[in-house]
This record gives sequence, structure tokens and C-alpha cells, in this order.
Amino acid sequence: MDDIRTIEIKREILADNAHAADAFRSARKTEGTFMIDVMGSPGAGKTTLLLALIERLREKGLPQVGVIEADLESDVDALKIKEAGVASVELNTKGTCHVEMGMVEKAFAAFEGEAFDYLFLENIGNLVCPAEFDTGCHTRVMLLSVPEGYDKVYKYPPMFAVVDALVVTKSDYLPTNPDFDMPALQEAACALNPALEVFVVSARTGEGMEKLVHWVQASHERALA
Ligand SMILES: Nc1nc2c(ncn2[C@@H]2O[C@H](COP(=O)(O)OP(=O)(O)OP(=O)(O)O)[C@@H](O)[C@H]2O)c(=O)[nH]1
Ligand SMILES: [Mg+2]
Repeated sequence: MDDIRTIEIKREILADNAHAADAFRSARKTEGTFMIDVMGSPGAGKTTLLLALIERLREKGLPQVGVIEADLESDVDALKIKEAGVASVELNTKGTCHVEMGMVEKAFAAFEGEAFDYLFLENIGNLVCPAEFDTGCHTRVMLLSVPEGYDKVYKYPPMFAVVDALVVTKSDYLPTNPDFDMPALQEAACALNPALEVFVVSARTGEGMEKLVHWVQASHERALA
């Protein structure tokens, strides 16, 4: 049995994906498009936060904004974004639990040359698989909502380790969720990822949004410098 050859398919797929992601990221930089990958569990508040964020970015100027809405099925979120007057493309993965570069390239092409200052990717609602795949964005953000519980940092460490920012969403639930241990979350997350930025926000009340918008704008400037 010594001559059995092992083909490391997963490693090859990830390497090919990373290569394509680097090229895509660099092309968007040249065009002046800043891309953010927004990840988190189903229902963590990704679409709601994007709408609140885009509204505030627009109040500060008139940036061109687009959103790639990835879902296993349905165009519910893409329609919500479109109804807010924002360019959107639905990326329907038909059951695949993450987004990879071939999908991002196709979704981007569907904008047919439209130019953007900010292009957001709402990734598939999933705390596991999306962490593994580079989507060619300049910045990666994960959302963790208060009702999910702070202990997700112990159960799903890879995503906390790869993102640039952790956004704790639905902070308006904190008074009714006294067991949400924010210091323990911050300590564990920063141990996994010492450069991690942490924000605590509520898209419903607006708490913490100003600080997050400021960081997004600063990240945009840094990435395209
Ligand atoms: N109380 C409260 N509810 C929120 C907040 N943000 C979002 N929600 C609610 O949480 C639910 C899920 O929000 P979505 O924005 O659809 O979450 P999502 O992460 O995009 O969900 P998927 O795309 O299905 O993965 C909705 O009922 C929102 O109204 C918030 O800051 N506070
Ligand atoms: Mg959504």
C-alpha cells in the first residue's frame, strides 16, 4: 500500500482561490473600489447593518455604493438593498455554504462596468465555511449579535481569527441579556487576533454606528492608498 498517492484537493482549491483573490483585490484597488466582506451567522443583522451603514456613508458624501448579496436561495436581501436605492446583485450559491472567487467574479461582472467607491459582499450566513475562503475583498468583518451569545468565540474560533473587525450587533438587547459577557468576548477574540478591532452597535437605535462608519471610511483610505 506504499504507492497510494494522496491528492490534497482542499489545499489546492484554497491556494487557487487565494491566487485569484489577490488578482481581483489588486484590480479593484486600481479602479478605486474598496471591498468589504461581511460575514456572520444567519440573522446576525448583516443586511440591516449594511443598510444603516450605507445611509450614514451617504450622509457624509455621495459615494457610489454597491452590494453583492450572497444567499443559498432567494433574492429577499438583494431586493431590500435595491429598494433602498443601492445597486445590488444576488449571488445565489444554490446550497453552497460559502462564497469563493469564481462566484465573486461572476457577481461583479453582473454590475456591467458600474463604478463603485464601496462594494460590500454580504456573505452566506454561516460562522464556519466563509472564514476559509478569501473573497478578494480588502477588509473582512464579522458580525456577532447579542442574542447569539458571547460564547461563539470559543466554539467558532477561525472566523474571529481571520477578520479585521468584530461587530457586536443588536446591542439594544444587552439590557435583557445580562449573561452576554462582553469583557470575556473581547479577551478571547483579541487573544485569537491581537489586531482585531471591536465595535458594539445597534442598527435599531444607532448606538455605536458613528464609530463604525468612521472606521470603514478610514479603512477605505488605507486600502486604496
Ligand atoms: N433589536 C434589533 N434587531 C435587529 C438589529 N439588527 C437587525 N435586527 C433584526 O434581526 C433580524 C435579522 O436581521 P437581518 O439583517 O436580516 O440579518 P442577516 O444577518 O442579514 O440575516 P441572513 O441574511 O438571513 O443571514 C431582523 O428581524 C432585523 O430586524 C438591531 O440592531 N437590533
Ligand atoms: Mg441578510
